[in-house]
Amino acid sequence: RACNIESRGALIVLEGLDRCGKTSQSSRLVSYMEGLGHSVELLRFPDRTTNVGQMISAYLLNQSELDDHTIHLLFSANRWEKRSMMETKLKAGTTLIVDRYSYSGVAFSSAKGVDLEWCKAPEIGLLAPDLVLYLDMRPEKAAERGGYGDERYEHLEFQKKVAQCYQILHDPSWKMVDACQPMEDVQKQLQEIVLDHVLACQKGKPLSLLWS
Ligand code: 2DT
Repeated sequence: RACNIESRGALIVLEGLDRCGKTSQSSRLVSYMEGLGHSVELLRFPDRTTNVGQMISAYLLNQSELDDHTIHLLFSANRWEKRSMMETKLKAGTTLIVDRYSYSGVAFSSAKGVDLEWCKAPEIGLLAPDLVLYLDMRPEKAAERGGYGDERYEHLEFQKKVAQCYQILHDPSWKMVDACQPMEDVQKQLQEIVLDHVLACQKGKPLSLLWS
């Protein structure tokens, strides 16, 4: 439709603790939007396929040791290396569903004791999401779910600290979804919220930048 030529895609981020269902819900959202005929792509951070991403992956797998600030900046660099691709796709009308973003970056590093404002600084100027969906689940509950893997951050005591940091970061614009509900119910709620936001972006809501 002619009136849609300049409409952009929406930048939609899913956040939450390990095992809260982010990854399954992200890919289900992509299928749902595709089914409705939208142009949509799935991204995830860290993107382990790049050179920076491989350093991050080795760190998470406990195959390398890095200073907390160093790894924080690598996670941020991993987003910066995708920034222009993301902007191009959004402007071309593709909605991006993103599994973790800057909020994971800040929550996980500040949970280790790194200063919160310092953590936010390298994220300034990245694209701000149009919508942050927080899949809310108590760390104890998430831990019961099929158990954690063997990666660096996957243990209950640390996840409790991450949950506190997410609480400090979260603002009223975030949509909190109770991730303890049956998967189908979570999915339905996410679908409704996402559709609303995709339509708002098509109507000309401008892209904005972090950190605001
Ligand atoms: P996955 O299991 O989702 O691959 O997450 N993390 C993630 C950070 O510490 N900083 C970041 O900027 C991002 C995006 C969260 C890998 C782990 O990496 C953490 C879990």
